[in-house]
Amino acid sequence: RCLNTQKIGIIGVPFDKGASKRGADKGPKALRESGLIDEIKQISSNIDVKDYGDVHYELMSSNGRKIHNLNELNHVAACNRALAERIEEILNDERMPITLGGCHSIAIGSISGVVRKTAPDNMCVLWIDAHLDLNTNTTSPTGNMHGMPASLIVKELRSNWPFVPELEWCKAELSLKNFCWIGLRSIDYYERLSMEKYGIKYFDMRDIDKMGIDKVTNAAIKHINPNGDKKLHVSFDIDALDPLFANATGTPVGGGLTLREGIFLMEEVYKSGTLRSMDLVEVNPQLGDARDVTNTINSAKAILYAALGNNRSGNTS
Ligand code: 4U7
Ligand code: MN
Ligand code: MN
Ligand code: MN
Repeated sequence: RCLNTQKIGIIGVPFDKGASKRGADKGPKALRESGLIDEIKQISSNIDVKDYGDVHYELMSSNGRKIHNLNELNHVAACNRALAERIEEILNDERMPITLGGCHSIAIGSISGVVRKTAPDNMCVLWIDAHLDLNTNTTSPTGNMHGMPASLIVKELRSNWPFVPELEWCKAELSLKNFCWIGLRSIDYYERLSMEKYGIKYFDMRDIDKMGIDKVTNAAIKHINPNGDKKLHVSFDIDALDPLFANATGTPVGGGLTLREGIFLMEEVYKSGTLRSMDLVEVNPQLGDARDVTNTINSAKAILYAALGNNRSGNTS
């Protein structure tokens, strides 16, 4: 086995309870059945991919106390707690964890798992999404926890959260300074206030229109990792893409990234040589017609393959 083997670990999270629409839990199965694992192997003979299967969880015994505006908290907390452990296991095996969602609430567990193996200041996060996902239970217009994962893992927002015993295992240790968002076009009122209050770094769709995806991507990577010495986590919500390319998702918003922009973005991420872990979330094969589902799955796979070094002008090894 040659020195630059790329060791990857795939983990599925068949979970949709952070969203209001059902079906994102079928995402991992649909992606696998479309040939994902074999196609990853075909990118390069240097890739060594292991499928860790799906996350399973048991509900924790509830104290019966209900916390305001946190839909399905018990499930979200238990699933993410189990996921964080699986991510730790994959990192212990020295593989790059790739988490297939599932709704975006699973970023709570995937990123928490990574943080356990990395000093918080030694990592950075690119959040590629139409949405900010920075609500707390008091700011969320819906109570859906797939709109809250970022706020649960950053220390700046910790004091905005009440004590949530179910989520005590999840330590908010990352700093918003190490985060950058790309693709935004649907921000809630209180999220907007947070963006200003904390000086959040982002490139929304307007920035992409003005600067182009090349400048945006490289400015984003440079901003969160100026010396290139940090480990990068990419949380890729498929709704970052325009519904033309990814309509089978719970919260589509028009005016998004083209598939080519998404692929280019991830090619640059690969080229940066810093990618350490990734989520690919919100693929919902129960939404849209058969063509929408095929399109969305193909788009998700193309995004992932670009992140793993797939070359549009052909692979050589
Ligand atoms: B996704 C929303 F209000 N902001 O909080 C919310 F618009 O993971 C949507 O990005 C969240 O798909 C979307 O419920 C969560 C809403
Ligand atoms: Mn989204
Ligand atoms: Mn999201
Ligand atoms: Mn969504």
